[in-house]
Amino acid sequence: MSSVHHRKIIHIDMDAFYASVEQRDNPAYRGKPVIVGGSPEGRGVVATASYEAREFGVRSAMPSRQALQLCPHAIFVRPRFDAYKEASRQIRAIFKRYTDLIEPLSLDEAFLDVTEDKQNINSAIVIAEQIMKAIVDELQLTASAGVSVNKFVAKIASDMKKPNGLTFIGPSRIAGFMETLPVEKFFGVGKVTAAKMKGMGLHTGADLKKLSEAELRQRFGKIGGFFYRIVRGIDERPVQPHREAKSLAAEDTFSQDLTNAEEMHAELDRITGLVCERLSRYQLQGRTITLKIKYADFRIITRSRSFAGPQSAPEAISQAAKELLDSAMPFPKGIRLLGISVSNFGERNPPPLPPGAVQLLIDF
Ligand code: DCP
Ligand code: MG
Repeated sequence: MSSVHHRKIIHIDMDAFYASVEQRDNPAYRGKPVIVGGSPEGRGVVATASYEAREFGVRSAMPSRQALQLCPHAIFVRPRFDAYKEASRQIRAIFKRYTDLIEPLSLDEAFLDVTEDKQNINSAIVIAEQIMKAIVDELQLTASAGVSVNKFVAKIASDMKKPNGLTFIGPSRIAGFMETLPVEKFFGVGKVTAAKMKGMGLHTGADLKKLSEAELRQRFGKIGGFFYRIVRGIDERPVQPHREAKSLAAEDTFSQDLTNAEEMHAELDRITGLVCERLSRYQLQGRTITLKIKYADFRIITRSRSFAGPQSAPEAISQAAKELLDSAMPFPKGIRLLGISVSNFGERNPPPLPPGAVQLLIDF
C-alpha cells in the first residue's frame, strides 16, 4: 500500500460532555462528582457523569438511584440540552475551519476527513491538536481525538487516552492493534454477537482473523464479510456529511408497565431528549410528530400531529407528544412502550404559503 492513497480521518469525542458543560457553567461543580440525568427519586437514568463521579463506578445509562448509592455525595443535575447544542454548534464551527467533510455521530462526536484540508496543513495530527486547543481556548471544554486512515480505527483511537488525549494509529500499527482488540470493541458487534463469539472461543481480533470470510459469513450472516475486512484494518466507509432519512425516532420499553400519567410524561421528556439529540446529529427539523403507544398486550396505536412549520425544539416536541398521549386516554391496559418520531423533514425554510392555504396548515 502506498501512503499516497491513505485517507486522513479524525474522530473527535468530547470528554464527559454534558457533565463538563455543567462544571464549566457552574464553578461550584468543578472538581466534584456531577451526575447529569434523571432524579434518583424517580425512575431516571444517568445520561453521563463527571470523571470525579466515574471513580465511584457511576456510568451512563445506569439508574440514577443506583448512582446515588455508589456516590451519595454526588450533585445531580437536570440536562440542559440547549447548552449542549450550543457547544455542539461551536465545535462544528471549529471543524469547518479545516474541512467540510464532517459526519456528526451525536452532539459530542464527529468524524472528519482531512485528507485534503482547507488550510493546507496536510497533517491530520497537527489538525487534531489545533482542534483540541481551539475547543479548550474557545469553549473551556476538552475533547479527545483519534487519528488514523479510516473511521473505525480513528473512533477506537479517540477513546484510548481520554480525557484530553490524542492517539494516532498509523497504517503499520493497525494490524497488530486489531489483533489485541477484544471482540466487543469491533464495530457492529453488540452484546448478543459478542456473547455468541465468546461461546465460539472468539475473544480477540486475532481469533477472528483465523476464520475465512466464508466461515465468518456462515456464522454471522452478511455482517461476517464486514468483520473479515475490519479485523484486517480495512474500512472504506466514507465520511458522510449528510444522510438521507425519512423519519427519526426513539422509543423505550419499560421494565414495568406504566399506568400513571405523570410517569408517562416523564418518560416522554426523556425520549424527546433522545429524539432531539438525533435530530441535531443530522441537523434536521420535522413538521410531523408521531407518538407510538404499545399496550401491555402488545397492541400498538399511533397518534400524529403536524405543525405549520418545522420543529426541533425539545419543548415543542415533548408538549406535542404529551398532548397526543392525553388525547388517547383512558388507556385500556398498562403501557409497555412509548416512542416518538419526527418526520416530514422537507425544506429548512418552507416557501411562502399560497393565500387560503394557511387555514389547512395550522396545527390540528
Ligand atoms: N448520553 C446519554 N445517554 C447515554 C450515553 C450518552 O444521554 N446512555 C449523552 C451524555 C453524554 C453524551 O451523550 O455526555 C456523549 O456521550 P459519550 O458516550 O461520548 O460520553 P461522555 O462524553 O459523557 O464521556 P466520555 O468522556 O467517555 O466521552
Ligand atoms: Mg464523549
